[in-house]
Amino acid sequence: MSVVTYIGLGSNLGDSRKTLTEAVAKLAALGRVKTSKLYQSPPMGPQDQPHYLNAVARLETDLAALDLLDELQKIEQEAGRVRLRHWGERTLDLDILLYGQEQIEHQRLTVPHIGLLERDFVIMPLLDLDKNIQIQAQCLKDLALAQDSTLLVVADEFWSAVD
Ligand code: ROI
Repeated sequence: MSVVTYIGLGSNLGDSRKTLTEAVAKLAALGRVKTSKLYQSPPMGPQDQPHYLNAVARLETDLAALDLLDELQKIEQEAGRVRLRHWGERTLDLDILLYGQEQIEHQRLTVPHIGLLERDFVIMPLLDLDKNIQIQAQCLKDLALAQDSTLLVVADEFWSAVD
């Protein structure tokens, strides 16, 4: 039985666009993938770090949540993931934002992702993929953050297509 999951992608070290494109290609091996637009966003956390590129992938997969987490961590490692400091710059971050309608409280995984409702760099790409998406009965498009967002779109939803 396949589940609709949403994966947050972020990078602000190295060739971020290439890193994110390669990550999406690897996600495609785990199920059917569709990507949001690609955004540039100012860092949340220490301000003396580069802007991030952010996007969200909708993934329909047969993987159980923790197996999906294992696969995402593998992809992060393959990207040569570097994390210089807490809330600091990183080569590649892949976060499970939503996993079907499930609420998961596990030592390794909390779903919906903590902080989701405070992060426009997650909310805007989620809305690209489903403009009526709700989280715990909250319509994301009604959030003030969604209405006031000044995120910069750097590419349309086909940014990850490889030829
Ligand atoms: N800030 C932005 N803009 N985008 C991210 O993906 C991101 N990821 C993080 C922290 C350090 C919280 N800040 C971020 O993990």
